Amino acid sequence: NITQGVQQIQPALQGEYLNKAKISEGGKKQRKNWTSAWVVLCSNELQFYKESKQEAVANLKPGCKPEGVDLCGAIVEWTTEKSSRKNVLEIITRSGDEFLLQSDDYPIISKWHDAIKKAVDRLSSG
Ligand code: I3P
Repeated sequence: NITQGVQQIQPALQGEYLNKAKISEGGKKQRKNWTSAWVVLCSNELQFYKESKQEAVANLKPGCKPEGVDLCGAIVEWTTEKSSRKNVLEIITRSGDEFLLQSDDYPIISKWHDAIKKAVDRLSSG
């Protein structure tokens, strides 16, 4: 049962709305399109939902999974060059996908930066 499956995931950081833009896929640059995403950090991946997780669970169709970003071997850095926005975090995956995460609220995005970095470090040392 999907609902149970999703609820069994123990998030390292509870969901929160952040601004998200995917700017590369497999190393190929994409047109930037900022959207609001409900972000959940699990032990080895970052998940993006269109809406808060409870609603997302209700809307999940069999076989559909949230968009997940594999954090193993990923690079997580603050960037001031890839956007005119403030408080922008850049995540580059091993497969060459590149995401920007942003919040106008520095304490919020800073908390995500630290948690994602920790998850990446844990994955590379394990
Ligand atoms: C983009 C849009 C983005 C902006 C981006 C623009 O234009 O204004 O918000 O990124 O700048 O290209 P369009 O909607 O026409 O695609 P930021 O808000 O992050 O600055 P960029 O090309 O310098 O990335």
